[in-house]
Amino acid sequence: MTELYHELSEKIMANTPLSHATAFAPSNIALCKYWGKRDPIHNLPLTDSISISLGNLGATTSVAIAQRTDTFKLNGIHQGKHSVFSERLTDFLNPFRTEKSPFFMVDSQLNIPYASGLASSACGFAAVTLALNKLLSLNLSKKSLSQLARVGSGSASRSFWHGFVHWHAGSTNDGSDCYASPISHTMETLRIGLLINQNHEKSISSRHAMMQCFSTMKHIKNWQSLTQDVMTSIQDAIASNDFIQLGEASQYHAHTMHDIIEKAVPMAEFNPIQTQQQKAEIAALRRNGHSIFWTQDAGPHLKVIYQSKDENRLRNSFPEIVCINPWSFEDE
Ligand code: 2P0
Repeated sequence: MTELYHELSEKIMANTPLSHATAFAPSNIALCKYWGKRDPIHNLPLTDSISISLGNLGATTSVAIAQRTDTFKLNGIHQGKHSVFSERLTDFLNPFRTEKSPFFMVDSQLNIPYASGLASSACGFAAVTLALNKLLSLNLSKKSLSQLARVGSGSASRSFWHGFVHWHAGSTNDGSDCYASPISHTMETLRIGLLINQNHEKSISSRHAMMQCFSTMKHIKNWQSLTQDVMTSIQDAIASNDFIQLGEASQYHAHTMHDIIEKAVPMAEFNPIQTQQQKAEIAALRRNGHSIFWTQDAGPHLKVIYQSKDENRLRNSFPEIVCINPWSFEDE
């Protein structure tokens, strides 16, 4: 990362910033989860992970240079200087500041709920990084941008592409080999359904839940080797277009992550009765021959992994479901 930060500061010094810039980044859902950090200071993950991006759902962020202070808006609402949102963004912007760009105005619009387990920080940090790349004429590669965004929020490294994305944990101390890259295969019949079980913010952030888990977890080595096995299984499933293997491996990994969370941090709101009932209904659909699976992040929403042929059946069981075709999106 030392070289990347050097390149960043040289480009910022040499270039004349634009007056403003806007960028979109999709949200992403992990099929193989990122849960645990090998270095919380540099925000480096313990394991690799794989995600699927959510098409047109995500963040559209505008940035401009400001002279006296940073100002941040989220969904049109001004964010106070000491809010969690502002403090994280202020720190994140530091490497982009110079005399020519001392402060920034950031205006972020999300079309998914904020801070409730729908990867709003992933698309938020990716979109601001893409917008800064335009504003400061940095012309950095998406690989480099994924590394910069990762410092703001780990899962943001995966929000620079549509489709399947692999985030490589790497092994260097400074994170120079920790970046995301797109997976060239598609799975055209794969769909993601969102069952949104809460619209208010979570009582505990993913970051804090993750830290709490791994300061109390005794079996961290098992998690790493299990995750490596799931990675291999999902990569093979994608390469061979094997939907069932992808669904089984993804649900198994999410289930195991939630076992860890429940043991380490008893947080009933991650698995309220509504979420449990939905999991039971999905299991019943599977017993009736429909290949439908779920995954779940650090919140009560379920993300249903299914194929287009099962969409009508799924809508019968869950009229409120939001169905997403990850392969259909407007080019930015
Ligand atoms: C994931 N999650 O892979 C996992 C699964 C939640 C559950 O990445 O501390 O907000 O900012 O790096 O990226 C959410 O964690 O954590 C997350 P930080 P982040 O999608």
